[in-house]
Amino acid sequence: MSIHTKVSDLADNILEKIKNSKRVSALTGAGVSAESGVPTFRGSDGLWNNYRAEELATPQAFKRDPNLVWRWYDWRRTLLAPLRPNDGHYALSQMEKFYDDFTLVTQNVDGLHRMAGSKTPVELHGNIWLMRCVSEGTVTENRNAPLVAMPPVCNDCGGLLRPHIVWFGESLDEDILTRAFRAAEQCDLFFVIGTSGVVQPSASLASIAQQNSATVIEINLEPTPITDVADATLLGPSAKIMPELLEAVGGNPP
Ligand code: BV8
Repeated sequence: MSIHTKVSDLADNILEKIKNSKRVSALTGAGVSAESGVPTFRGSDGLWNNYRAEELATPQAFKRDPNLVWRWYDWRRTLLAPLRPNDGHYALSQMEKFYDDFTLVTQNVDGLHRMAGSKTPVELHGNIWLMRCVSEGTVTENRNAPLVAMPPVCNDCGGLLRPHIVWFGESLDEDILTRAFRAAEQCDLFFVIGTSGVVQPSASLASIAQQNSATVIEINLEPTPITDVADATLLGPSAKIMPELLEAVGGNPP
């Protein structure tokens, strides 16, 4: 494990790996969207009306008070609507062109990776712009911000809609989880960017990559539980570090 603040301080063998790896995967968390203005979950900006995400992002909270949960999501969607990707998102979409085989796995539900041009992000926890009918299970896109009806209801059956998002205590989609585990198991290089490494099973992906002999590179403002697993940690904002990393290995930064 080595901790640095500048890409140029990385050991030559690490830079070599970043430059010449063929199969590369990346896991992102809320920190990647922070410089686009999206509040993180566990930072000082992570609160909403004194509620924490873990209290609202649960099926129990939705069953108890769907209006309260929808008001939280409506606040987040309305805040998100005018926001745009930052250079960290764009550098990651550039990596799809730079590496032979690149898989982006994200815990974020904000849709900013897609907006930055990442073609097939593996969205572990769903997408805040999608809604699911509680009765029929059908999924539709809805970008109204603020929402017109509160809580939103299904046009087909009139039943309650919920965010198409994985809440705490809910299982992740099997196929999505399989793609994420495969990306960690089969890569030679694994970036972990802007995540506190607290939420499971996402946080286990770095250890899976390391156990499969991948080189693990963490980018964060501060050390996390993943720092012990990483071959190198770069402390700094991802919107600055990611383009610098790409440039250092001959890629075409945004
Ligand atoms: C499940 C959607 C099976 C909501 C989210 C062990 C195994 C399995 C499960 C568990 C387990 N232990 C505990 C559990 C249960 C639980 C869990 O992990 N709890 C935690 C709190 C301990 N996991 C689950 O329930 C998962 N389900 O495993 O199913 C199961 C079923 C039943 C019972 C048990 C198991 C489902 C988890 C999904 C929850 N949904 N999101 C929504 O968004 O509305 S998780 C939520 O946290 C977000 O998706 C977020 O992305 C994610 C992780 O947070 P981070 O992204 O890391 O964000 P955070 O704010 O924490 O950190 C930001 C980081 O960025 C910081 O480190 C900061 O320093 C850094 N940063 C800030 N700015 C920058 C930066 N870095 C770089 N540049 C910057 N500029």
